[in-house]
Formats: sequence, C-alpha cells, structure tokens
Amino acid sequence: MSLSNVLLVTFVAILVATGVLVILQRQSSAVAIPLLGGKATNKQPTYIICGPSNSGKTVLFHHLTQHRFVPTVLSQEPNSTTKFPLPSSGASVQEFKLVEFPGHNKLRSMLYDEIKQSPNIHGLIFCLDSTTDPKQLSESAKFLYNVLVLTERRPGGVDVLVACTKNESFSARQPKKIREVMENEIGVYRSLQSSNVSKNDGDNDGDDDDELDLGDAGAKFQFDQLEANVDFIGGSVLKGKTDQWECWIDERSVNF
Ligand SMILES: Nc1nc2c(ncn2[C@@H]2O[C@H](COP(=O)(O)OP(=O)(O)OP(=O)(O)O)[C@@H](O)[C@H]2O)c(=O)[nH]1
Ligand SMILES: *[C@@H]1O[C@H](CO)[C@@H](O)[C@H](O)[C@H]1NC(C)=O
Ligand SMILES: *[C@@H]1O[C@H](CO)[C@@H](O)[C@H](O)[C@H]1NC(C)=O
Ligand SMILES: *[C@@H]1O[C@H](CO)[C@@H](O)[C@H](O)[C@H]1NC(C)=O
Ligand SMILES: [Mg+2]
Repeated sequence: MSLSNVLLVTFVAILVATGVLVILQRQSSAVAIPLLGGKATNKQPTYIICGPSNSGKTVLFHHLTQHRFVPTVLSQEPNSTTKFPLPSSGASVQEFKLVEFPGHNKLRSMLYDEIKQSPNIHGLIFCLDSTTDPKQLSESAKFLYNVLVLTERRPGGVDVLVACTKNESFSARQPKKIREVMENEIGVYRSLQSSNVSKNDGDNDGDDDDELDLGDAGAKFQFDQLEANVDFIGGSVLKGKTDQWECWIDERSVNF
C-alpha cells in the first residue's frame, strides 16, 4: 500500500470509531438538558436549598421536613429527602425532592452538579443571613452569580427565593436593602468577569462553560433582567416566621 492509502485507511478508521463513540454516548445519557452539558440523572421535581455557610440552610431544611428547630453544626454533606411534603400538603400527591447543600467553598461543586443534572427544578432557595454586614456580601454575591449563570442557561431560568434568614435579630437588614446590595455586588463581579473573558478571548476554545453572560450586558445589573423571578423575603425559623417562604415554595409547585 502506498503512504497515501495508509493515511486514508487510518482516517476512515478514526471517523468510524468516533461515530461509534458518539452513538454510544447518546444512548447512555438520559434526556439531554439543553445547554447544560450535564446528564439528567435527577428527573424528580426538585427544590434546592443553598447559600453561604452559617446562613441557616440546615435549620431551614429540618424545619421544612420535620417542623422543628434542630441545633446544627457546620455541614459537610448534603441533606436530602425524596419525599418532601409541600408546605401546603394539598390535593397534589406529587412527591418532590428537597436537597440542601453545605455552604463551604470547597463543597460547592456538588451543588453545581446537582443543578446541571436536574432538569426539573421548581425553585432554588438561596439562604442569606440578614444580620450580615452589607459590606461583607461580596462573597455571597459571587456565589449567587455562579448559581444564576447555571440556572439562567435553561429556558425560563429557575425561580430563586433569597431567604433573608434570622430576621428576628435586632441587627437584621431589610430584604429590600439586601437585594440592592446584592444587585450592586453582582454588577461589580460581572464586570470583572467580562473584562477577564475578553482578555482571554485569544486563546479561548469557545467552550460553553465559559459562557458568563448574565442580564443585559449594556446596562447596570438588575435581577429584573433575568428570565426567572428572584424574590428576597425575610423570615426566621427560630421565631416560626416562615409562612412567606412556604407560600413561595407552594406557588412554585404548580406554576411550572
Ligand atoms: N437567631 C437565629 N439563628 C438562626 C436562625 N436560623 C438558624 N440560626 C442559627 O444559625 C446558625 C447556622 O445555621 P445552619 O442551619 O447550621 O447554617 P448552614 O447554612 O447550614 O451552614 P453550613 O452548614 O455551614 O453551610 C446556627 O447556629 C443556627 O442555630 C434563626 O432564624 N434565627
Ligand atoms: C444531615 O446531614 C448531616 C451531615 O451534614 C447528618 O449528620 C444528618 O444526619 C443529616 N440529617 C438528615 C435528616 O439527613
Ligand atoms: C480574573 O483572572 C485572574 C487571573 O486569570 C483571576 O485571578 C481573577 O480571580 C479573575 N477575576 C474574576 C473576577 O474572575
Ligand atoms: C421578618 O420577615 C417577616 C416575613 O416573613 C416580616 O413580616 C417581618 O416584618 C420581618 N421582620 C423584620 C424585623 O424584618
Ligand atoms: Mg448546614
């Protein structure tokens, strides 16, 4: 065989192998989630609780699932139930999954994977401690930004409840104020990100994961620019003031 024939045969063999691999991959993955690039391993209707460490997520999880205030320690693993009784526990017998993720920075990839793998998220509850000094909110804003970048990639986005926790405390800030600060901080972080992206554009391979658009690039960032609704609501598990959060959860169970 001449060299060119050998090359041709090799080329055809590679093409065939690639084709077989692609077909195998398609068959093994469940329904593809548009634009997310993850596998839909969790198709159950789901609510997610996330947010920074010490913001009251585990306390809220136990309140929603066991209706009591449970003393907690720093979480290292997600808590979840696949039989979450909706707060209203109305006629609908549909069973929901409720999963709560630890806030620690090093454990966040579990949360991001869950978001990617769950096409049927009805709502995401992002807990924020209302007593946090607004000057300390920039890390939380980055975290929320990273969540929204994922949720906004799907059609309609995923509605987000920013649960402003511990609001019985004298040092609690109003949800309106917290919203304003988070909006500003996300705006600042977004502009840093976009200047980074344009700097790195030269050697960028166009990977989807680098898609960082959030809101209207030309305007000051506002939650209203997003596909999904983002609601900031105060409350306190300690004082049993969780009605408005529970209403929010109930509303998302049907409106889908
Ligand atoms: N005052 C007050 N404290 C609360 C309330 N809810 C939670 N806490 C306290 O806040 C602290 C943190 O609550 P957790 O639920 O453990 O926080 P977390 O968000 O799960 O934190 P990580 O597990 O580290 O991610 C605990 O000491 C709780 O008792 C509340 O409504 N009021
Ligand atoms: C919640 O997670 C903690 C570990 O983070 C674990 O000790 C606890 O048993 C879990 N609770 C439930 C109800 O799953
Ligand atoms: C921008 O890129 C630099 C280095 O590539 C990195 O250290 C920095 O954290 C990035 N900034 C943001 C906001 O992502
Ligand atoms: C706490 O939140 C509830 C709503 O769940 C609200 O009615 C109440 O006014 C808030 N209290 C404070 C002090 O912000
Ligand atoms: Mg916890």
